[in-house]
Amino acid sequence: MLDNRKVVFSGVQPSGNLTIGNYLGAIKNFTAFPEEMLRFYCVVDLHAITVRQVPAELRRRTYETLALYIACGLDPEKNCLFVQSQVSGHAELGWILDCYTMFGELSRMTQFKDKSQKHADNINAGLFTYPSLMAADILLYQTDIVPVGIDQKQHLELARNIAERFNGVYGDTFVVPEPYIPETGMKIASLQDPAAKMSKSDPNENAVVRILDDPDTILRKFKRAVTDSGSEVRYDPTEKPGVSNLMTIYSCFTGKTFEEIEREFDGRGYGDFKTAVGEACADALRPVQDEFKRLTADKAYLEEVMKNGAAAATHYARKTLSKVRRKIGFVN
Ligand code: AQP
Repeated sequence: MLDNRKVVFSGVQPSGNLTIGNYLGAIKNFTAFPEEMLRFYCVVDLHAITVRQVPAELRRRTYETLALYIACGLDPEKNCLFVQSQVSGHAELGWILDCYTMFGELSRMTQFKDKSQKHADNINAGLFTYPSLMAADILLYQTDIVPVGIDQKQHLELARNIAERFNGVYGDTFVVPEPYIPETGMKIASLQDPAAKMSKSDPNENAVVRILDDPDTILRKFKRAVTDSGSEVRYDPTEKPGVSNLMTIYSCFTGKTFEEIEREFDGRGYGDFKTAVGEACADALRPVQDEFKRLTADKAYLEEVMKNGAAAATHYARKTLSKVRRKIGFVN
């Protein structure tokens, strides 16, 4: 424990313009934790370089991701918002945990397999050891709860195994974290391929709705979304994966249940439904976009937030690191 508070930690990579998958699966839920908890939300730029990034874009997106955290309702006075590479403890603990993570475990990670296929010309060691750095991110802050989308569940299970393994060797060192995966929104699918996750780095723009897309673009993308045979709006992820994905998005933005949505669009067909989903999404994102515009116009403020966040995170990270160093046998 860092102090007597429960700890929440999560992060988002500045590896592209954020999608409504990132928003509904992760960021929106970051605001759900009470003020009594110690809350760390990180822009995980060290993870982003496992895939080649254009330096100027990575820098811009790092500011923008931080601004989006704030625009989505995370008050920097009440949450520790920071950039991963500005707290050296992440890389340090990442290396240490590499030595407590098995090659076989990393080889089984589905994200590694997917990303190796997508980036066959750059299957670097960082892509392979990504999960042990993620374990370090989490364990560094003695985290109790990690809000993530379902795609990160396997990595989180590995983080738990690493923590338990380390604790088994050296005695209680790390809190073993629990995932917090939202029931609705844990996996927002691509609008063009309902079997695939919506990903910010998807080269097909029509597959992805971005948090910062303007209302016309949002509406157009939903109108072009792949649906299923028939015309009935019914929640059935096996038979109607496209419509069910749209229903999930609509439910997340409006708070309506699937039964309510089915009643609302009974006999109205897909066209009306897609327009309603697009409008609900655009309406919900408008205040976030307005706030984002205001924040990104003030770079000095964002830098101040980064600086304060990094200082606070470093304070807590040092506590864990000094304990880890002592247990391992490093000379302080
Ligand atoms: N489609 C999604 N549905 C629900 N949750 C999602 N998340 C990502 N996509 C969806 C959640 O967002 C958080 C941050 O994700 P990330 O930046 O660490 O990377 P990712 O999971 O690899 O997301 P992307 O968008 O697919 O990025 P790229 O394209 O760069 O690989 C996580 O909690 C994730 O679960």
